[in-house]
Amino acid sequence: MKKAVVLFVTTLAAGVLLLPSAGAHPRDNPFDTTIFAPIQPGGFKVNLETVATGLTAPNKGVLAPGEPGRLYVVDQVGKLWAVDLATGSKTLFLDVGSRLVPLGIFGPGTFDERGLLGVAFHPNYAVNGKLYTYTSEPNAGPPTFPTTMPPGTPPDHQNVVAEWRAVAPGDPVVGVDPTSRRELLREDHPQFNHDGGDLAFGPDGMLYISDGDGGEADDQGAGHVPGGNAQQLTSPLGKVLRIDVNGSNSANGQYGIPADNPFAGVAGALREIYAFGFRNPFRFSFDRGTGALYLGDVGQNDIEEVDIVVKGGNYGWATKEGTLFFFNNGAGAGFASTTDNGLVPQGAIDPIAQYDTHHEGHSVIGGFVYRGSKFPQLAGRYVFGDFARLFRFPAGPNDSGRLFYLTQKNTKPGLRQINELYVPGQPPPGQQQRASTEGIGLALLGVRTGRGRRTLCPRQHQRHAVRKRGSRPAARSRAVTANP
Ligand SMILES: [Ca+2]
Ligand SMILES: [Ca+2]
Repeated sequence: MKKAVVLFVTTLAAGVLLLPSAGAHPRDNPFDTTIFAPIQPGGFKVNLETVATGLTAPNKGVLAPGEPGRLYVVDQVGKLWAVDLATGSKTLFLDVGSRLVPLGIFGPGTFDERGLLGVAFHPNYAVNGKLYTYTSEPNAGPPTFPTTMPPGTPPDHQNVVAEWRAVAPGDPVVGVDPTSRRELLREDHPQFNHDGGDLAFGPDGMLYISDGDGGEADDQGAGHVPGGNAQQLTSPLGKVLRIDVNGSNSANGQYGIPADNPFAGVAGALREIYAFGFRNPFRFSFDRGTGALYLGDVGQNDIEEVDIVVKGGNYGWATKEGTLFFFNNGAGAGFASTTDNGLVPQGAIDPIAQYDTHHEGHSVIGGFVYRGSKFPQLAGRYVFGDFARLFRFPAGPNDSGRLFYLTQKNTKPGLRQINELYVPGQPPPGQQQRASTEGIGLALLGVRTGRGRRTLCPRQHQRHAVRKRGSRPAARSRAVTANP
């Protein structure tokens, strides 16, 4: 009999909703069915536990260096909460809500993909108090990078990465100095959707930033260059960027360009680009064991994918969707096909896992590689999720998220099998006919040990802590955020 894995998830009320796969999908799409690697029940049983309530749309939880008992939760409406894992009480640590564009594309409380989308703590945060935010803000000045917008057409908004400084690291009640803000970069974003927005420091001490293709659909429309922004090396859209927050040799002098960035010496390319060819890389993380960068790239109409991102890699969008060829279909809805479209650049890198959009889920959520020791079933395996099996646009609820893990932990080429974690109280995997009350897609998750010790990925910047029910906090677990 398999040992049950106990996994706690914060299940939080969703008001403003994030989601990247907006729009109807073509019914007669040849791949609108699970024809490859259907997701299998994994045999693991996990329990979910609420660790914080009263948030609107939490999209990430992260530990600050030196503060294992406190989970910092990013709420899309602009609030960064410090959640005490022993008591569940939360403290408003930073509020950037007034900087954001008004959220809710059909009015307050409806779907949106903009907002406060990412936070990363400086590796030396315990000493210097520095943290970084990714926010969707009104147009307020020249962008750092060349715009893709046609002359005279303003972007929908600008996405901004800024630095802040905590007054007293370790004491969230004191909070962040509001005058400490330093803007690192600002980019024009054509539409409201596909904002990416995750931030994380790599094992190399560099800040990595994920950025979507600019929105709309099929990487087409106003502000999308011919062939798509994701393949365009003069644009930050559809990329993973890599910068040195301690440096100053960028064009605006507000950050540094790592000398070994793959396009640092390529004329005409943005020196900040680390990898490209993404649609909406909503969440990513670094494997504490190997340093590998795992990323969930949300698909268009057919395929959700997980990538291992390497320096200079091209992940194919919008010439591929998953392992298939992508056709933007002109003014019609794009689709994936096995028929070669003749557009795929040489060396484009396929995902390590993929599943069917609309049949298995709607939006892949990047996760983390489990590096704890208590649960050998998960050791070295990538744990991640999907936003919502049932997507109700535009006002939700989208509360039928799923939790997955990859069976294979080796690096052999080819697609890896996806398994689903079984959550008691929910219909068995494959039989979820209606939305559950557990908003896994809007969850922060982590695994604890049976004795309340943390087990997942200690001392990693994206780790998350979780609380054992009615007990002391799991001190050093780590997790993932689930949300597109
Ligand atoms: Ca791809
Ligand atoms: Ca199209």
